[in-house]
Amino acid sequence: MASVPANELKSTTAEDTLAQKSRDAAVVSGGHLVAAALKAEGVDTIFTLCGGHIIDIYDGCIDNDIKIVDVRHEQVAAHAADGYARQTGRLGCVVTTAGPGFTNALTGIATAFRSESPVLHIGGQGALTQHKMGSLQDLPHVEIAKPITKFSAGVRSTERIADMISMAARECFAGAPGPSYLEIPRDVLDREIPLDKARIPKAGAYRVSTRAIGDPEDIEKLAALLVKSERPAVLLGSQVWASRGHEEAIEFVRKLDIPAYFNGASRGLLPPGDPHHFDRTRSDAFDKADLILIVGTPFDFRMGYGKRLGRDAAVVQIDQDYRTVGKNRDISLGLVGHPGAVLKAVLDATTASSDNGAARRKSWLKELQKLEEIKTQKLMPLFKSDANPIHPYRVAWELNEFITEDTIYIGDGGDVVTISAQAVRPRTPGHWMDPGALGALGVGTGFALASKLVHPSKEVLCYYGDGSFGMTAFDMETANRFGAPYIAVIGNNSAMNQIRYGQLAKYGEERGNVGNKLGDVPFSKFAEMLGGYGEEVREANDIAKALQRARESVASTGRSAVINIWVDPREWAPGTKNQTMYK
Ligand SMILES: Cc1ncc(C[n+]2csc(CCOP(=O)(O)OP(=O)(O)O)c2C)c(N)n1
Ligand SMILES: [Mg+2]
Repeated sequence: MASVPANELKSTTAEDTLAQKSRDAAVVSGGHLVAAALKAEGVDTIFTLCGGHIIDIYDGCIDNDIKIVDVRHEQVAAHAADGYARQTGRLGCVVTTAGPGFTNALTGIATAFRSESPVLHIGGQGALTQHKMGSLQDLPHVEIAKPITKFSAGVRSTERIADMISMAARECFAGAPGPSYLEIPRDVLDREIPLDKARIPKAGAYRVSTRAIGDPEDIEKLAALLVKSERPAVLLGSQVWASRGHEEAIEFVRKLDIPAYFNGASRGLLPPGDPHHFDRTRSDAFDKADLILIVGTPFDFRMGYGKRLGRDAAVVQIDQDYRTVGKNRDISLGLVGHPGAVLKAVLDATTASSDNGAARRKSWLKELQKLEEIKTQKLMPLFKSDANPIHPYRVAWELNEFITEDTIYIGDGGDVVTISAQAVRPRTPGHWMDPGALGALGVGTGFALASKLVHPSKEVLCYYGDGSFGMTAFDMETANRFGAPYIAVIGNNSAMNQIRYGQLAKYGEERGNVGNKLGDVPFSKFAEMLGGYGEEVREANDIAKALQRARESVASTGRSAVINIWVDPREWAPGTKNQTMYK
């Protein structure tokens, strides 16, 4: 028998107990290391759906005051983490269990990937001791996540948990942002280790603080081009808002007097009516411009791959990602850097010239403003239509009339949402959210949940197609449960109508109506089931009042409302009729 060490034979004193306690306090669990690293990243909320592999993370979050928002479907958790990132400008975090929890979240991660949104996906995994043995819910998560993330790895030891979270987070912000995936096996997470064995990066001390402007010579070149230009046009893309470069961008267009167009998350950087805000005349401007400046948005399908820009214009591209610059079409000049920092540097460089050329551009702005007005007037009969069934353009118009500068507007659907982009003009930066280039239906519920949690005093309105609503709506219950109610408006045409158009056009009535029609669902009852206000709308003139009742009910009851608007399934957006998205 081994002899008992003498010190263990001593009776326990109060001092011993204290010493033991302080030794215990110097022990940390894997779950607490996750929470400490998230805290250092500024994450105050995780979006999750529980599973036995990840319970220790919740334990760590509870002690670190990180809110645990548990949803009903992991896709919503991932979209909510993305929405949180878009609304805060910080890292969003989704935590899922192994296997199906992970796969359910993938659409949200893929959306964040195509939208350049910094989302950290932390996933559970079977224990390292059971590696490749067929453990419960085992899948090769790291390999699956690789092509749709900027960084995908597994943590092999408890000591490295916090370190690897900071590594994954750093990668989320490398160049243009995007998602990372980090797998933590169950035994790695479950262990407790001495605190001094863990590397816990200090907040603010493990990333660059630089906002890159690239090559100063290129800044001078662009300034010279701008000063000379008589017909410039700038497109401010999602990166401008996402990187919070909007104030510099606004100053840039105002001081240089340049017509500005906006896409994705940058819609709303300038309010409608601002003399530099343009949106209906982009292709006219790009046709006639002598200088086109593309900031923070790729030449992808939304830009016709860059093919539809005027032939004589100099095309300059500024992006956070060197891979985007000059992709799909030739450019005259390409700059890589932080959109706000670059635009500020360029504006500063123009002040070297005694005349920055603004005066010579007045007539160009006037010409485009006139054209904007003509194009708006052309749409007015549709916007004001009181047709029955309701014309989807009328819904779009009413939505624009309804929103305020404090309404975060989210579009989640096919054709009805495409149409709404022609009428809805967000009044404030960051108040427009769309799925981005992945085009995933179902983003709206997660975006709405996150937006309301981040901005409790704002109104959140999501406009859905009936197809989209059916995909993720059950998490309206989560929004209600967490005191994050929102207004859901549905443009209900009982169909996946955007797809139906192309099918009808190609195959005619008989085959065109197969695989794309849905039942007539009175979705207002869904809101009622969850304790909120619901209304069916069948008359155009009733839309405004119904929206108002929804607003009042959400504010007074704290429950989400559903306004189910029956729209004409025989009307489509011009882009859908043209099938522009496939060209
Ligand atoms: C997750 C997902 N599945 C399928 C599609 C293909 N898709 C694009 S639009 C559309 C129809 C959407 O229907 P709805 O939300 O009712 O809008 P509508 O076109 O009817 O206005 C579909 C199925 C997609 N973009 N995303
Ligand atoms: Mg539909």
